[in-house]
Amino acid sequence: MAREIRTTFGELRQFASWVEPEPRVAAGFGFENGIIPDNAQATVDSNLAVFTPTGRGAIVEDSRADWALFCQERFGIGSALWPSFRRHPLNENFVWRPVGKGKRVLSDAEAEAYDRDGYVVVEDVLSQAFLREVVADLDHFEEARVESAKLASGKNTITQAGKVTFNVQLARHSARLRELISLPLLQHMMYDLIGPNVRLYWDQSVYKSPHSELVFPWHQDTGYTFVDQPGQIVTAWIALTDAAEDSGCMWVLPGAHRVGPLVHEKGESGNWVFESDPSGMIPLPVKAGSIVVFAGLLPHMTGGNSKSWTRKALVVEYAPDGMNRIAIDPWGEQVVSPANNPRTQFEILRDGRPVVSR
Ligand SMILES: O=C(O)CCC(=O)C(=O)O
Repeated sequence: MAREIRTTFGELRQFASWVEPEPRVAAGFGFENGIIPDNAQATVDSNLAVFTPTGRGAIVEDSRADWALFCQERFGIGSALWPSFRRHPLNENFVWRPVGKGKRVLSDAEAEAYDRDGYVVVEDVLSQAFLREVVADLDHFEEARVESAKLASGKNTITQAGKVTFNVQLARHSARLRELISLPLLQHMMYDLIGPNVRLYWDQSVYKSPHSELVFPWHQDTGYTFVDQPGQIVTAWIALTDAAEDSGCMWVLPGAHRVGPLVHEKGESGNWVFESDPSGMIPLPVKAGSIVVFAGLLPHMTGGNSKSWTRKALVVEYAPDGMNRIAIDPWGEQVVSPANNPRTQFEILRDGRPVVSR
């Protein structure tokens, strides 16, 4: 990978989220009237900074992940800031569309943080009493899942007996879970992040066993099934127990949601997008009852649980009504199917109004 390349501003302007230097800044770099012509020479270095032959210092300093991907694909620059990204073949021209300002429950600062980093943490959402009820319901399903996992060991599942259990699409069986998934706070937050028409897309519990070293690898939640509106999937990772660095908390790579869907490799513990930990990763330790809300495109992982108790979490993914899954059939044709199963992908909001599910 190159460490530095020469190009023109015309080519740099092909980046969909290019931000033009202020005329005042451009004038300071010797451009007449602050206007930079397309044929003006530019150099880009491995910190992704743009230099001109005339100025001292960088005229543009952009450290966003999608800029890194653009420089990687266009110029072969290996950035010092980001891991190397591998774009999903169906991700032809993804551009992150900002959610803009907060509307119903998110503040403007939280909406801005979601756009920039791809997540927000909302602390202390659930009361201890409600948590206990939800966990009692999930524990009941867990017992059955543990038994079936023993039977299925060695088959096509990422549940691993004694390490981690995934129990999927439970909301259809549990009124308590449907209540949690449709909490007014979550409904209104999804209005802020997705829009007026929202459905549940996926729900699953994830129980990490005591003393389990199992790392659930780096992935995007959109990395299992390609969808036609990947930028609008939002995951609420609901901590049902405390989750810290030594008990399997969430780790994210802030800002990496901007690159769109990436290629995922299949692994024993789950599909993965980065083989080793990226340098910008951060942990998000939370108390039971808190929620990490993140873009379905944000690469994340969870670490092992060294504690003597089970770390419990519920993953709830929301999506815009009208979103489709896209698979490729053996003849290379796209198979498009709507994500609108009324039992497992029920409505959360219709025309901005909460839909009550029973
Ligand atoms: O809760 C966990 O340990 C993993 C959750 C997760 O990232 C997922 O299920 O996609």
